[in-house]
Amino acid sequence: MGDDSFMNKCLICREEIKPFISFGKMPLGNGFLLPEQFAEEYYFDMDAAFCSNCKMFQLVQQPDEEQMFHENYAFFSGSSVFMAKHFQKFAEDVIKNYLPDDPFVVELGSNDGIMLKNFADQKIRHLGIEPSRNVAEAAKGKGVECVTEFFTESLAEKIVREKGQADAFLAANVMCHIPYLHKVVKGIATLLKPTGIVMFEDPYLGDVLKKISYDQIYDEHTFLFSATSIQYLFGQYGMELVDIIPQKTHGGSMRYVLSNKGTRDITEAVTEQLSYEKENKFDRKDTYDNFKQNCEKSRDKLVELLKDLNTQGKRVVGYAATSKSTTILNYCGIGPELIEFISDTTPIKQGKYTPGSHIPVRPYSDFKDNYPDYAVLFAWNHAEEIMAKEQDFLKSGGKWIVFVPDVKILE
Ligand code: DWN
Ligand code: SAH
Repeated sequence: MGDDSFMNKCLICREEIKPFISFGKMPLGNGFLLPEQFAEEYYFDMDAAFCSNCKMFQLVQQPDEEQMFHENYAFFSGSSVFMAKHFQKFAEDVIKNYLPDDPFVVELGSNDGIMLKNFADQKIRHLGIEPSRNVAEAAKGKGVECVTEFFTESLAEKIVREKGQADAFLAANVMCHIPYLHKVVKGIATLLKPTGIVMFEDPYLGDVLKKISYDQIYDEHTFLFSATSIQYLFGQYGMELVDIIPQKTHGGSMRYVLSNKGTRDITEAVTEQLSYEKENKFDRKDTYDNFKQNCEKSRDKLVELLKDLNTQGKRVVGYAATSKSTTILNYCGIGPELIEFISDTTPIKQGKYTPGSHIPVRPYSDFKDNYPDYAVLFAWNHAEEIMAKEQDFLKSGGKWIVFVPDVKILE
């Protein structure tokens, strides 16, 4: 007793946390690989916990960041046309409502430049911070300036020395990826002008709980944020939420707008969201016990459906080899015996196999040229975009299988 070396501690407030769900051994969400790499494949224990003190939902262990983000990172943001439009609107909002004259904008996790391109095109001074070299190179090809590094306080100091402080600090689907958030927020505080604005968006805990979209939990997603947990974290560095705007992207996200305390008016949306989270018992243990049971039910139903179709001799393929699908396939124990292949438009994934489950990833033409009976929509978050362009699949008699919020065949 007294030895806390076996205790798990919250990454944000250091209180003891206990995992409420285990998804089992999990490979890297974006670890698409070749057969000669199967024997050496990396796995970690994917357990999730909710901190009853600071209210942060988090993974208990995660791989090192260099294992996930490197020169062969498999996700290119530009793979969704709808997301490109989303980031264009995001940039327009920043430019119209938040930037002074001659502004300087910094984006964390700028990937292939999907957001910053909109600033570069308007000759606005900007800098992307993107450690995955291949996607950063794609951004540079679009005229986007970026550094290929992980964000640290010393990088923030270097940027201030060389380029001055930023008027806006932006991030999408990356803050939730970084376990050492205290260092990140300290870096933001250094980097930002006293009057500057911080805007970032990530999948919202409330949507995951409500839709049972447990596939949002994978190695790269260290956290699922809420207004409550973000207010707690940034509050420690003299910042506060001034606005909060729900987004449809990635199956339900939240955009957090923050600034130094007292520099801006706080919208009613912030108070309303904080109350909503309390009323909906985001801070209660039973909420997470229910979520766990719902995940198990969803898993069992999907496996039963796929086994049933297999017994009937139907052809089933997957549509889009997403990072999220790594959680589904491994947690449910679904492999090539149930899903023939997964079609994906990203060249770097094609010809490889899915992490852990080892289902072949094939080019989109393999789907288009020989429609299956059923396609599992792994990129369910892009359903609107995909359904709009896949009318011929339905006309051929093909059907979609979805699993969020319910496992079902779309009729
Ligand atoms: O947080 C993250 C989000 C922003 O992106 C990252 N950690 C990793 C990644 O997650 P994901 O892989 O689950 O993202 P998407 O956007 O749901 O899936 C993208 C994949 O889907 C790409 O491999 C391309 C593919 N895709 C396709 O084959 N046909 C996508 C669309 C829209 C399509 O029509
Ligand atoms: N913002 C894009 C990309 C999200 S994927 C979008 O919303 O589509 C997450 C990105 O964050 C990856 O490109 C990854 O390389 C980058 N990333 C991961 N850890 C980071 C860190 N510590 N600092 C900066 N970028 C990071």
